[in-house]
Amino acid sequence: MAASETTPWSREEFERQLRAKEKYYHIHHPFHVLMNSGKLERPAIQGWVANRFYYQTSIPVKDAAIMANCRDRDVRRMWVQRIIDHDGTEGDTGGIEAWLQLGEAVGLSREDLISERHVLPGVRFAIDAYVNFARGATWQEAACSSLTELFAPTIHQRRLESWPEHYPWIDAKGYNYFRKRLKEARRDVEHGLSVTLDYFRTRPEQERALQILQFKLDVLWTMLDAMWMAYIENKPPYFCVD
Ligand code: AHQ
Repeated sequence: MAASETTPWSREEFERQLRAKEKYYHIHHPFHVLMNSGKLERPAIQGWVANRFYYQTSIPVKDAAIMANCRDRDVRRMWVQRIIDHDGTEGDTGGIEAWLQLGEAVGLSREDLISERHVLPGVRFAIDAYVNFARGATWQEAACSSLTELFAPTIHQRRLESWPEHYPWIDAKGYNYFRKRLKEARRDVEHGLSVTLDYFRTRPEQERALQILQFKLDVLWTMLDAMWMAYIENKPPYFCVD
């Protein structure tokens, strides 16, 4: 193999390679393109909110799995903040509560979300694959998989800018989650990126990091594929079975 294919990337080049994966981010999925251009009907927005609730409630479970695999106290002191951001703590009801308020803002009850009755099989499989990956991977590999959030601030900003204009029927209190996540994502990515750039040193390890990031990009993309079938094609699983 040519030296250029075996020598490790510099720290800057490795980060560039990670960021170059933005083109696979789910902001480019046709479901999000329709959503952010105001073309989704109310049931599709509601379906997305109800299905993403399963993702939101899975994140702290995923992060607890990472902490369970991590023996570094200083890392755990930082990583625990991710669980608190979602579950809440004294004086902060947290992201899961904010997402329940997004549910109410789009006309769903808290029970519609908590019951998971609207969660599509494909969405559940993708999210469970992410959680199970984090359980079995090293904590550094699982940290690397969270780096899709390199691209997340843009998607939250896009919603804050476009939804009020396109979906005036949505109660604005529902937007608190996206606002909250804007700053949390930036902080989380800073930590996740430094862990990743420090841990994956050889070229094969760096290539592995890209594979891990691609796996997580596939998780996010596949969730929307299932939602496209259900809420755009109106062909949820077994629609044809009477
Ligand atoms: O709301 C999101 C969130 O809390 C997280 C945690 C993080 C992770 O640990 O994988 N990823 C993530 C993401 C959130 N929102 C998604 C969106 O489109 O609103 C983006 C998603 C991500 O980029 O991984």
